[in-house]
Amino acid sequence: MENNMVKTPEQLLNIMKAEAMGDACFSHILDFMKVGMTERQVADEIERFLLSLGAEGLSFPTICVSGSRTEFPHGEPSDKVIEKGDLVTIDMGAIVNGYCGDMTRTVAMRHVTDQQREVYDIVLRAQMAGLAAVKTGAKCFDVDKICRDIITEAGYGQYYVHGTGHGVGMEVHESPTLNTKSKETLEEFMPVTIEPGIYLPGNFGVRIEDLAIVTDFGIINTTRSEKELIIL
Ligand SMILES: [Mn+2]
Repeated sequence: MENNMVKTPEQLLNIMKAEAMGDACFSHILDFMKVGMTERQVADEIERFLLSLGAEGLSFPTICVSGSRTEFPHGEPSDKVIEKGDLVTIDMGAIVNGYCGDMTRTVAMRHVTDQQREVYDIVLRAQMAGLAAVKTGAKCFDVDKICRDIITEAGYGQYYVHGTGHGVGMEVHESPTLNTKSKETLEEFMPVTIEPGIYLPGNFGVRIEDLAIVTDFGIINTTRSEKELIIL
């Protein structure tokens, strides 16, 4: 069987372009999003903006959740109003020539609590460690474990309720998968996401996701958006 987890240069360029549209959109949304808007308004603007950049479609319905709704890793945007003190998680992707982008950022609105910042910093540390572990020959299981161990050692292991990442191509979720059951080994020019998260029921959640291309020396990170906690 053809190994289509490894992408051609042309396929990778489409993924990089889709992700660059995501970066441009995130930067636009940092200006656009205000306390008092609904999640749906922000999600609609993300989709409108990506299409205005030339995306031919969306990798998946845009996620924009705020406040306690950030506890849902795959929550749909609602009519909930974004309030001061909310975290907002945005997960989005453009499609370019059939290839998907995929990125997630979590930002704070005006104010951040000590616990929100603590959890954010743990997720970011896990995400950076995961990215640093990605290279040709790395086991997907081990990349997941490196992220998971950081979150577990920080005391939040039980709130990391999904896998660390997945391949991306014409489908937004492709092989390989990076989770506690993974058997695959990373090969050069596989695009994979690294997206750990912590979700505290009834409180808040944080997820940070980049889309990286595996190389023999490490990664080419196709996602350029800021990852330090942004307070709007
Ligand atoms: Mn993803």
